[in-house]
Amino acid sequence: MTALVIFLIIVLVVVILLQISKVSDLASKIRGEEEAEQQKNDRTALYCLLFLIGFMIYCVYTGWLYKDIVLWYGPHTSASAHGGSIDSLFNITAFWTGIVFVITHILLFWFAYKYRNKKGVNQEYITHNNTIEYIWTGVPALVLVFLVAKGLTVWNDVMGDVDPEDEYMEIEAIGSQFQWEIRYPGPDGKLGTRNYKLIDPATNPLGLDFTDEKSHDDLFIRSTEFFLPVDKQVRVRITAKDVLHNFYLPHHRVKMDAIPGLPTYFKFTPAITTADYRKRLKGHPDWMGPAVEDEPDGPKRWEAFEYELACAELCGYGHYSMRRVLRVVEDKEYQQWLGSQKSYYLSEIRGTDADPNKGGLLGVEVKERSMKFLADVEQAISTPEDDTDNLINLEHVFFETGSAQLKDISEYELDNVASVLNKYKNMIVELGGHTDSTGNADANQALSQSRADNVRNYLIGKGISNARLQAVGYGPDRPVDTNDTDEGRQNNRRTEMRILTNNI
Ligand SMILES: [Cu+2]
Repeated sequence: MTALVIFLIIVLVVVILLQISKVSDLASKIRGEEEAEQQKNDRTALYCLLFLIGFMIYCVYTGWLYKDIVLWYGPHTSASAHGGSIDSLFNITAFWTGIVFVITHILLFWFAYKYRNKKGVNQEYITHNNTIEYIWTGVPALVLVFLVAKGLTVWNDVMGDVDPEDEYMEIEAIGSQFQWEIRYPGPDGKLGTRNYKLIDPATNPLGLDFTDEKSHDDLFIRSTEFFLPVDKQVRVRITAKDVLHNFYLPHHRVKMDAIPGLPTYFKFTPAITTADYRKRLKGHPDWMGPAVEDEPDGPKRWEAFEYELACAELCGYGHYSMRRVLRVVEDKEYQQWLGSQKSYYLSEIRGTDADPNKGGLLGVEVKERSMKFLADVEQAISTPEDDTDNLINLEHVFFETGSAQLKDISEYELDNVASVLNKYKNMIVELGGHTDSTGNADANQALSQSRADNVRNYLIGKGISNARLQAVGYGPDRPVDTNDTDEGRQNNRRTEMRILTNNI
């Protein structure tokens, strides 16, 4: 409504000015051309002066009005370590160009007023003046040299890559119509290889190379928000899958094109947590209103503030929907969030037809199992009276079908057992073989005994004393599941380790 009123006022002013000029034309016919021309010049000159005053007041007023919203001033000074130097560069440039802006406008409109055509006055024409030439060439050149030199220094500081010796974390942002897919390295701290030829929208949207061990623990964040720890240097790998996008974190002064086929990067250090930035906004009138207009009692705008990741390249009709929220938090909260995220490969691909490692055992799984096994043993040792704890299923020990021959893959689990027995020198264990109930009971009994014997022999081969290992074949006598289903029978065919004692 206000905009409409302003528009109507402007239209009316233009109409009035046109009418005045028509009236003056008519008057000129009555009073004679010369006098009318003189009056017209005086009037135009006065308009120029009034415009100058109005325009300068407008510039100062709007500058003041938007001071809490613009990005380099007031509560919106930079939220990253390097951003201050960009803000300062901006301020210096705005200062010098501001001076030029004010002076040139004053001169332009003041001259139009002062040197308007007057009867009997002839203006002086200067055809050439070396001093003036020196001044208007030299001064801008000097200012520009200063600005460019300062700009290059800031550019080199901001755009340099991380030093390999530096401590930093790396994430990857992949733009596509219309989303940002963010990838974090898992516990290994390294991002796995990607290859665009491996992209499959259903099973591998990022084109991760699952034969690369580094990709196994990578996290793939598809929710609307992602987290970063405060005061930690982050290197963002930036790329795109379809058209040009632009990775833009306005509050952190981070902006970099995402180009298909040409990876770019940006390094920055978030310096203020989201919570602290909200406190900065508190008290500024523009941020004190309700976050949602219809809910005057709901959270205030400053309380609902979030850092945003935007795409700053007009990339198509859904461009706006690339908005993501960045939460900058203390390291403890960041670790909690990170811990709650699941590896994309292990949670969605492992064991499916899209898994190139199907049937094999992965380094990350071996490590995970080894830690779990040790934890189970330590739990058993801490509660020796608890017989359930003392019994540990060696769930990764496998035999050839119908035979006591150990599969190669069993070595990881058995090496875990050997290392535990090496660590706890007084531990004596029983190795129990179990079968399902299919087939001949005597044969099953014999098979379970040979399997337990082979497990013991493997451990003896690893230097564990025979006296600390008892091998018992239980046949099908101690099922842990039903023998009526495939899955149940599979659970019943197992090898167990029972800790008999840890103190001799
Ligand atoms: Cu985009």
